[in-house]
Amino acid sequence: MHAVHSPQYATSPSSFLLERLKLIYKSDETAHRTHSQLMQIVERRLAERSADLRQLDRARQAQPDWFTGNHFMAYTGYVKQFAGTLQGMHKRLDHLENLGVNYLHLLPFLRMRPDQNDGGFAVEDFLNVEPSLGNNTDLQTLAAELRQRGISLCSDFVLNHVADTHQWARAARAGHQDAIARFHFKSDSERTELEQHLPQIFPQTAPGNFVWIPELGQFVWSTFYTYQWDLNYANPAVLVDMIDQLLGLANLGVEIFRLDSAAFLWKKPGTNCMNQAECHWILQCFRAVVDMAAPGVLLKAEAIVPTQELPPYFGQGDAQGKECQLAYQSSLMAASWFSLANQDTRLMQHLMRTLPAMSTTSTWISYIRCHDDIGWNVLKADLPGEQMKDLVYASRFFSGELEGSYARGLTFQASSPDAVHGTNGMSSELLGWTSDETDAENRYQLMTALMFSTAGIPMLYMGDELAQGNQSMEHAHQWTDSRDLHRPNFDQKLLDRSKETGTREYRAMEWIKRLRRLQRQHFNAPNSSALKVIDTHSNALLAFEHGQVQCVFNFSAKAVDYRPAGELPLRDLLREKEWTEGVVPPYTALYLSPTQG
Ligand code: OTU
Repeated sequence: MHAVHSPQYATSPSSFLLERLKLIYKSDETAHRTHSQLMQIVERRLAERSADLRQLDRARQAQPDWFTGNHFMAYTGYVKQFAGTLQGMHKRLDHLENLGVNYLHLLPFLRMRPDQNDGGFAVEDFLNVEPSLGNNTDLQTLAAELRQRGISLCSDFVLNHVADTHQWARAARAGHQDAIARFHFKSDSERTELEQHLPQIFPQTAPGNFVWIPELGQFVWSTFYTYQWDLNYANPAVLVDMIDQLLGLANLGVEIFRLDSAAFLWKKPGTNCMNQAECHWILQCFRAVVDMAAPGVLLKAEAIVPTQELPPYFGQGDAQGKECQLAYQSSLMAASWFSLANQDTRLMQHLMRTLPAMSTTSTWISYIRCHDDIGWNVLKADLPGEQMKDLVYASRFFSGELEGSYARGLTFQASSPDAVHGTNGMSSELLGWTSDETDAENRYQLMTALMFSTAGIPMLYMGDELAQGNQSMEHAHQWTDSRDLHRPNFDQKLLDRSKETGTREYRAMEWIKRLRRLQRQHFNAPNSSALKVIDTHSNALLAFEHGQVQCVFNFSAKAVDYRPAGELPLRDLLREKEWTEGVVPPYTALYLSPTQG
């Protein structure tokens, strides 16, 4: 079988791959050797790929922007909390279809470290399903059923680190040189020097970036938890094996890979070891191989980094269109919460106005919540100095510790009330809806309407469609960290109640379904660089044009005047009525379109 031609490559994915390998390894010999290993993998994985998946590959290649516009609505959650097991997922699919979901991101389901495993992000075996969730046949069956229903399965691919119980880590601990060479082992003085430039992801629960390994008398690099060992991509064997494993999963039916912690793949002493040029070249190698062996598959960068660091994950310069097709818009996400707490949208306006132009074959994931915290640090680079105190305010506001705050969340990894790191909690709790606070439903509508209109793939976090609340604090002493607050079991009772007209669950579900309908009818921009921000002369309002529709959001508790461009009346699509008021009520979203005829 032959690799298929991908039009974005001037020459071919194979020669682009070779160029990238030369850049990374700075040795022609290593590059050629690695290239020929990867090409053999391409051939083997292509031969093994099913007819069904090959057909999907061809259809998608014929339309390279198939996933942009209003095609997708995504949903993310844990297999265990959502359905118990992979087989159990079957009973949830009607619910997802009813919502309009056609992109399902299941959080890590591969064999994980027993005991603590960071919600499955400490992977022991990349080619086998976690036994308590099922087996590979279950995964294949689920993927096929999803495909039949037109739903794409997205899986994490945790490429930055492995569990300390992974066979490579075990072999390294036992002193095997080839396994040791797959990690970054450092002496005490080396790690002290490196540490000065490195960020701390979990400063409270896993301080520092290195762990002492007594068997080897050295420290091993572990950016996240101590049991997650960073892989050494300067060793080509790591790249080759990781790419091979990703293709193995693709052949089981995974259509989209969430490349976890994508920013951390390359270590360069004296830097923060994030977003390095080599890191992008590595991701481009993944993409080039995927384009040859599983060209229908999409790559999504999970790079939670300041906005100016994000565009390179789509590929820039001669790599344009040759890195990831998708990336999280985490700045806009965090900025929307920041705006809500401060009742001030200037930061969001700034972010939207300065979004770089993007190619039509890349788009964002637009979301308000996910399984992680709302990370405030990504905003620092975009926030003027005098607004830094507002960030502290937002963080305290959502932790519920401020008088007058409607929110019921928890701060994440912050050492003091003034230290800003992250915020946890289910959206309905952060919005005050579970305590039935006035305006809370409007805030829920505001935030969800925002994510459906900003021209990315809107992504719901499990339970948010039912305004599900936080997990009980009763077992908090067993939590890995406070992110467990928003990782409760999916509540079947709420789903049942959503069938009774008028209940909160009913209203939440109907609202989300309405947003999905309107997205399909009216929003078709490939990504947010196609939106036009409207000057509203108000700090409380955010407004932009998405095609024919003026999307207007009042982030404040006061009604605000809005004088739209064009003639009144306009049609309020969200409420299916004419809009003549010229006023946006508190915490309200409007999708305004010209009336017909
Ligand atoms: C990712 O997250 C995952 O989403 C987390 O659930 C994992 O714990 C982590 O990797 C390790 O696998 O910085 O860009 O601030 O946003 O850890 C990668 C918490 C990350 C997460 C952060 C994150």
